[in-house]
Amino acid sequence: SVTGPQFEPTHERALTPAVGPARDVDGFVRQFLRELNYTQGVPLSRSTLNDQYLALARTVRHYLMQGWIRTGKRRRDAGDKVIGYLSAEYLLGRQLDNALLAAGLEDIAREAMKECGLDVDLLRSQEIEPGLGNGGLGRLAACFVDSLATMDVSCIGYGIRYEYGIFKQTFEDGRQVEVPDSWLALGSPWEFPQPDRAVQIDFGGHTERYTGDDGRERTRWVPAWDVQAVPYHLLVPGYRNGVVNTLRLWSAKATNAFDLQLFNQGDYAEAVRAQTFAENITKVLYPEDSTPQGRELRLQQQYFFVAASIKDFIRHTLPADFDLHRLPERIAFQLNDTHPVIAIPELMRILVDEHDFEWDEAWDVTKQCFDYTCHTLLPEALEVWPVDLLGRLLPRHLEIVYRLNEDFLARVREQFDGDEVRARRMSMVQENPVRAIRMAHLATVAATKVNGVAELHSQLLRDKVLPDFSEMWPDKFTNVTNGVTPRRFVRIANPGMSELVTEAIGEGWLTDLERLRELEPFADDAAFRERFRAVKAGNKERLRQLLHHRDGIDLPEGHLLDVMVKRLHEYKRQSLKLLHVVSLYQRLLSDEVDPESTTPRTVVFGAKAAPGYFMAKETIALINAVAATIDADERVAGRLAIAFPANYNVTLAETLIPAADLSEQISLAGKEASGTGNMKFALNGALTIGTDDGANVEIRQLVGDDNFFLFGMTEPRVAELQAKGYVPGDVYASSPRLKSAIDFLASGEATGGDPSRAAAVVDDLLSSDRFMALADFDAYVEAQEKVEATYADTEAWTRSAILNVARSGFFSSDRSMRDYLDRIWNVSARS
Ligand code: B1N
Repeated sequence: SVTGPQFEPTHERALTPAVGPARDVDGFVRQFLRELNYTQGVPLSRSTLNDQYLALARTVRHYLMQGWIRTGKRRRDAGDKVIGYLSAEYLLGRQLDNALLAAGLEDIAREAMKECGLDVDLLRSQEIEPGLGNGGLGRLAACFVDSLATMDVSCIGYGIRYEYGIFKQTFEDGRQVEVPDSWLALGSPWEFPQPDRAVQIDFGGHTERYTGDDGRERTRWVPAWDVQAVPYHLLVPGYRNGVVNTLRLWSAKATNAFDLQLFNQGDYAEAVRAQTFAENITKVLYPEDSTPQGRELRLQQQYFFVAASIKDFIRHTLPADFDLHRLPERIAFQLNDTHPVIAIPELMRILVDEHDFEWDEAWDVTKQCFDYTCHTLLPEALEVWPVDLLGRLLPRHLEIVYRLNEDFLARVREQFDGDEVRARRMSMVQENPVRAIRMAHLATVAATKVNGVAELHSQLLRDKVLPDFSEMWPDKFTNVTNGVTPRRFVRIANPGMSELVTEAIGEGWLTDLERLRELEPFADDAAFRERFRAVKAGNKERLRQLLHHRDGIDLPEGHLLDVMVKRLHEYKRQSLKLLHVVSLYQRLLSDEVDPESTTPRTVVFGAKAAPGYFMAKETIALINAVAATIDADERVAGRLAIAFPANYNVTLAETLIPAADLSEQISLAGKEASGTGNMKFALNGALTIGTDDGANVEIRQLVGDDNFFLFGMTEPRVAELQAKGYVPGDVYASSPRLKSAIDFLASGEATGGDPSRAAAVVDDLLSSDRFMALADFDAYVEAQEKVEATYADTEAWTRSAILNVARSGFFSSDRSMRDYLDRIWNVSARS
């Protein structure tokens, strides 16, 4: 066998990890040159920047390897329960900075590169980030695995190694054009392929009944085709604790049998085609955030990675001959939204069909192995898979879901007096418009715990999305408010502020973020405020440099920096922000106000639209058209600017967020499950203008009303207006300022004289306005006026900014992980 250790690991050498390079400048330089010469195959004198980056990355990787080997051994010896985080997305961001920070090698690396005549910052900027996710959900997964490693919790993150991650966004004539993200093209120094640990994944075919040797009626799945799943592991280093956990990403390859068979029949071309077909499964990340389209390839991806992960865990992580009745002692699979939910019938299939479990016995084990996190409230985002598609691709799994549903509905009828209407509502199978499996219902029935991602979201999940289920199982539901890793989003992104904080309150806050509270008294210290402002000014300067070189954008100096960065979606209401910009523009053009008395403001947008999302793309084009018009208008120069750098990603976020003064979190109340950008801004000393939605609610409670600009309808008010019948035209007619802004936009005056640019967005706002941007417009403009008044008082603003930082420690993903451990996984952290 090529799997498993090749010999009994009793030899001393087999038990101790290889000794890494010496932890000093000289050791680092030697390893770097070795990498350059022997792996890249070039002398330093002939090396390109990319050679140097790859050699540097591999050098850092060497230092982490000992930790990875030690951590693995320790965990195997202890038989720790593993958190199996199942996520179709990990939006990792650049790896080098984080690896250097975790390993404590920043100074050594800087010095070593200097000795080689190189600039570590220039090399760091060479890295193409692995964009294996769309937005918040994928970035959350990356933050969570970081925190678990830092807390020394045993976790394997399972996911997909997409050959192409989220597309690279470019603008042509202001319109979004998508370019494939070939992140692997220049080499990927962070991953370890393990082709000898590939597992086979089956698809299609049919099922058969047969009588087993024991006389029992059994079922077997006779698949029609299969592919190989090849694991690549990535290192997930904890912050300076020597712990290195594993991210296991799966890549599809054609099985040998598959193409060999065809090849033997002489059809070489067909054999190659089969290979392409198989490898398509992990070719590309679906670029839809919040509104997935039910595509067959997406279901293939989902089954592919969860089936590979479960097989791999049983085969390679558990000891040989482990009794699967005890599986829940060793694994808690966390389902990151519904994308991996097909894992539930997969585990049932393995236990019943392959390991001879009785059905009820298998169900009892399965239920204990899964927990489910829901990340949405939008009905169109709740995944359903048409039964004809599921039956074609995974016939046995469909049978299993039907049987689970029968058992479940029998319980519902029993508990609720044969209430058929309720049974239909709760069924895992939807009948209209097509028969389809409701993955959220399947997940909720199977999971031990179901959680939302912010207090308000978890409440609405219980009350509005899954009310029947929370009535049936009130204790199943819980909340874990999201968090973000302070290592990447404070320490790496904002070194200036980090240094200032450490100087003020000492070390330790980076792994115990609530300690930021100790900054509170400094908000009243004028000298500290002065230094805090200097850090912000430095961060703005860093952003100006970056945008100049990256995008050819020249940001004006000395402006209030107003930032809205997130995926483009109607519910997030970039259009509301745009209406505000138009209104500011009008104000500057009118003679009602002296332009000199207004707050100079630069509005920065960053947003990708799903390629098939028409209104989102129109909104992008409109923002760019308005930006070009304002930019060209001398009359407002120095008072108002809009910048829309293309391709907002984790790397850009790390420079943009620390520079921001104002954070825009303006979704319609009840639509944004949590948000995580909102947390990153607060932690970096931006003030939020926001609605009572998602985690904004908790941010405001913590930082205090005086340090947060709240506006807009509450969720109950939204529901009320919805029920009554919302008519955007009435709002338009009754608000002079809104009417004026919309008329101005519609006339083409804000789009270089071309009214067609604004038509789609304006028509939609006036005719349907599904997310009630118009209804919140006046309140939003008033809140923005308060922003300006506050900003004019520099000391008061800085004080609020410092208090935002001091009171946002709760939003560390370390705290989120502690909540999962306490409320969901029943495991304790070592630190
Ligand atoms: O998950 C984030 C939240 O902070 C955001 O509020 C929420 O919108 C986001 C299908 C999604 N929900 N659903 C998705 C992503 C990709 C996809 O194909 C849905 N993303 C969220 C973290 O909790």
